[in-house]
Amino acid sequence: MIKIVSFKICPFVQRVTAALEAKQIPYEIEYISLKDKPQWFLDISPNAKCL
Ligand SMILES: N[C@@H](CCC(=O)N[C@@H](CS)C(=O)NCC(=O)O)C(=O)O
Repeated sequence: MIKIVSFKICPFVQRVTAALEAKQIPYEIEYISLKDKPQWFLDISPNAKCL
């Protein structure tokens, strides 16, 4: 299952989820706070950005 990490109103993520829904590809999404990014997110996102 595709996992998307985002914050609530990220336009980059909204484009991705719109495409996934149009293609009926299942995904899960986890929201994080950009003001308090969790360490696990920093470990997997070299630029510390969602998408
Ligand atoms: N990858 C995108 C940018 C993605 C991006 O900036 N996402 C925002 C959320 S909409 C983000 O993660 N910001 C984190 C931050 O600025 O600390 C690009 O190259 O244009």
